[in-house]
Amino acid sequence: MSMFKIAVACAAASTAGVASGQVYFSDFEADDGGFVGTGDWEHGIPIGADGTVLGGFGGPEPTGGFSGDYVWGTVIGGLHNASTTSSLTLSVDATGFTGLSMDYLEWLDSGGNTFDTAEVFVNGDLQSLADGGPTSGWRSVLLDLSAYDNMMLDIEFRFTTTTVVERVGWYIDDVGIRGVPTPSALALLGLGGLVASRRRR
Ligand SMILES: [Ca+2]
Repeated sequence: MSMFKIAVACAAASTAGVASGQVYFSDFEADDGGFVGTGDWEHGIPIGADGTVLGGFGGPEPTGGFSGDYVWGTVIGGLHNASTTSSLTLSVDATGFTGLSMDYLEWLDSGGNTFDTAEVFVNGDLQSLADGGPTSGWRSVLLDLSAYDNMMLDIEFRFTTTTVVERVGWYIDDVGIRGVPTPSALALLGLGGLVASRRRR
């Protein structure tokens, strides 16, 4: 493990916080985490192939995942396709949580965001337009989703490509959604415990 990976791992761990609850997390090792991919998105093990060797531009794709081996990526083991819109989506029930945030690791090489765009949407609203990289390694991303507290979340990683400059694309690992259980939810739990104790008397 490189120093960069260790530093990011510590940063990612700290974002979890003592007071935060985990609404969702997947490292994509045991399964695909419940995400559904269209277009170029694939769940698998990237091979670290070099883009130039594959006939395109830019840097290599990852060698394995940030965690373990598995990731979601735009064409595993090759360059992304031209003129393709690829959606990676997940629905998460975040009712009962506030102060929501989403964190993930990304490896991105799309040749800039003028032509090929790597965007994150939540409930149809654009949250992030990445710079296109190349990131030259895994990069930690943290998004504030507090505008969607107590809601059902429709998460989408959308990669849209033009007819030119096909690179290795976008790879995602270790997606977490975190928040704090709402006081009302805690109060209900407490009340339930109180009622139960009174009934026992
Ligand atoms: Ca992984």
